Amino acid sequence: MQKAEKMQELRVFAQEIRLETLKTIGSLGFGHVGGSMSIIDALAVLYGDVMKVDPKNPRWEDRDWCVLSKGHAGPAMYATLGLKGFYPLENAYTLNQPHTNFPSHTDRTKTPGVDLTTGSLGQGMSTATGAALGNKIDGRDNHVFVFVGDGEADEGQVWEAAQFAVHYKLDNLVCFVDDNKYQLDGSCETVMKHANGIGAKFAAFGWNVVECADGNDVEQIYDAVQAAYATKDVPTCIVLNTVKGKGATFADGTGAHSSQPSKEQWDEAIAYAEKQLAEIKAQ
Ligand SMILES: Cc1ncc(C[n+]2csc(CCOP(=O)(O)OP(=O)(O)O)c2C)c(N)n1
Repeated sequence: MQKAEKMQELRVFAQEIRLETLKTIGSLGFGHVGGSMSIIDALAVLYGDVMKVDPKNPRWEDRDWCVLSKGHAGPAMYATLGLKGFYPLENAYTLNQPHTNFPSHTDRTKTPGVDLTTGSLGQGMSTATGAALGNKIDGRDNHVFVFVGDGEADEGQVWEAAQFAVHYKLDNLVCFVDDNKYQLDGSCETVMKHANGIGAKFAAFGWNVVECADGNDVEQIYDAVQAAYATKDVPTCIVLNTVKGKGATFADGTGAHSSQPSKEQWDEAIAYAEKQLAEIKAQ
């Protein structure tokens, strides 16, 4: 397949995930729209092209792994896995209800396709790094992808894992930093700034760093992953400059962390996402 054709497919897939993520959170009426919508284009690249996974065998030992260390973005993962055929999409419309298999934060004991349980910020970076080491020791030819938030990167545990990953030469580990400029209670700049940028910190720890000027652009993300695959002996950090709430009419550009819009606002957001999908498909 030509690259241009593949990118078009990934753009369509990303918009399908956006629409499904809104429907999933909309089924509950409130939730982490902001940090779910910002990572969707990266999820589309991973699950639409890059990753080896088998929806019929979620624990396939040679699969690639994807860990949402920023576990509150669970709904975006549920939409992606549902669209990939891990389970019927409607199953996720029980989001965060009693006895659901789709809690607001990802849980490997509940949802098929979720590789590690996360939610306490910082820990997913450590466990993903441990998984990468384990896979390497077992001689597997696979990769572990982990998503870390820019606010989450305030956690010291992220940097312990970063040091560990370089020491053990974990070139099978790719860390996406969702640099959407906001955390729970405000902008990262005002709450706790990363003085010279997060990429510079990872570089100082010895990582290969690739910056995506537009972290919501599937082609830039795809090229960054190829650069990571070509890099031996050190892990790669891909900094995604993203927009929190990207594509959700009530949240896009506001920096909102959790949203509880009105029924009319949900309807408007879903209608807009459907229109966008039709437009992207027509390109
Ligand atoms: C250890 C820990 N402290 C606090 C929280 C509560 N919390 C959930 S999300 C969040 C903000 C995270 O910001 P960021 O990583 O930038 O997330 P994003 O903007 O990508 O959604 C906080 C403080 C948590 N889940 N875990």
